[in-house]
Amino acid sequence: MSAALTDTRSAELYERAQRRIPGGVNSPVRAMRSIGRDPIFIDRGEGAEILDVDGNRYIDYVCSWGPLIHGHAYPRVLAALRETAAKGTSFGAPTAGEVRLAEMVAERMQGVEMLRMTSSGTEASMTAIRLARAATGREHVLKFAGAYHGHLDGLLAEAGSGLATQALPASPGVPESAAAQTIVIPWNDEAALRASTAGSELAAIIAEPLPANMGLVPPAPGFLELLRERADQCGALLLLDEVISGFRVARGGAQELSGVQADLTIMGKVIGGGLPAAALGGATELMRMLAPAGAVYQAGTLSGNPLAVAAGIATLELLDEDAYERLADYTARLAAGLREAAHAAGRAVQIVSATGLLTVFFSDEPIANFGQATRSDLALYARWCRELLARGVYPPPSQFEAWFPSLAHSEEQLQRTLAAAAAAFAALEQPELVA
Ligand code: KE4
Repeated sequence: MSAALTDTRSAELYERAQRRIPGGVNSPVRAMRSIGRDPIFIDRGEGAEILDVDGNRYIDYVCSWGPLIHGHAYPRVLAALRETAAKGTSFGAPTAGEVRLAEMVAERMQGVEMLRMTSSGTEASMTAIRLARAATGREHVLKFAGAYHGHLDGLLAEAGSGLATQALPASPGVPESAAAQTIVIPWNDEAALRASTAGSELAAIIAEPLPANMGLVPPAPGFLELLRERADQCGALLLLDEVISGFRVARGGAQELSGVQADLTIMGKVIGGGLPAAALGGATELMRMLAPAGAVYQAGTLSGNPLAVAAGIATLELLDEDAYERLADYTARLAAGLREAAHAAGRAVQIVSATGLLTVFFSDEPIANFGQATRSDLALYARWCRELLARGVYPPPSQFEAWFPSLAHSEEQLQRTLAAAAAAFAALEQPELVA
């Protein structure tokens, strides 16, 4: 039986928040609407755990949607922030840290000889698209249904993440002209990819090399290679969005694992260690088209700000090969344990995982694209999440997101997670105790 959540302070804050903030939250997925409950207001994070404003403690599998690969309030990151903040928070002028971080990223991400920092993944995607259009003199962009690259007008067509969670096919306010420049095809659909790139006038093909915004839906064998081949054949740039996978699934992101190299790589989350930071990177010749070196304009008041750069440097410095082995091991054991728990409960699930990423679909068919992801049992996923929350485990409050285990997650927390998951699967057989 699920324990009722004592969420009185959260409820009070939510009531006030809704008067001053649309939906009571500053980013839609936090509203928890797709799992049928009100949002939980968080007070603090400690390693792999978070405490809400009512004192409920959870093992956190959102971890700020990916940036906190070392967990909450990691001492080395906090120390770097304290030391940097003591010297001032932002100057609107270049700093040594930005040079260091750029060198660290170039050393890790193949194909990134230069990078430009922004404050969000959306801005990085927007800039990458603009650069691709300038470099090719073309306008159209090919994206994949269910992929999310930020909330820029042209890419909200059939996007994943919050848009899918909200079941918003494409947002109001996006002009027809912007949507008309975007071609959307199903992920892992070779025929559609060949057809939409045959003799086409594409500026870019943009993809998450390991999509995690429709839930985690890996590329079919050879599909990334085909993206590269088709981009080359039709003269489009290949933009790989590693905002989630970058520095998480491997030191060099998904590109290190696949060997398929982008013309422009979009990065975020881990690169800022939990502070607002993102970037786009690529070959010197291409990147030098950006102002002030070139004519393609792009800017940002807090781009490369000292605090985010300090947190990003501290975060990346700690990510050695041993870290990735530990994260891979934890994720694999979490996936195996969840499969076992679902099987024991007689539940048909598809559990897909990669280092530091995992998704549980309530479906008896493998998930290879967004259409299949939307046909999984969303109501059952929502009920399972509510049961997990009642048992002190905080899963991503949307089927169209990924679980983000961190290096702070311990063996003891793994066992507690699996026990809660087993109990939550069993609770699905019972009527829900309304909290
Ligand atoms: P931001 O603009 O939110 O910093 O980054 C946009 C973005 C770009 N590319 C990928 C692959 C992304 O996953 C994101 C943002 N990720 C979502 C979670 N899937 C952020 C959570 C939210 O929107 O609140």
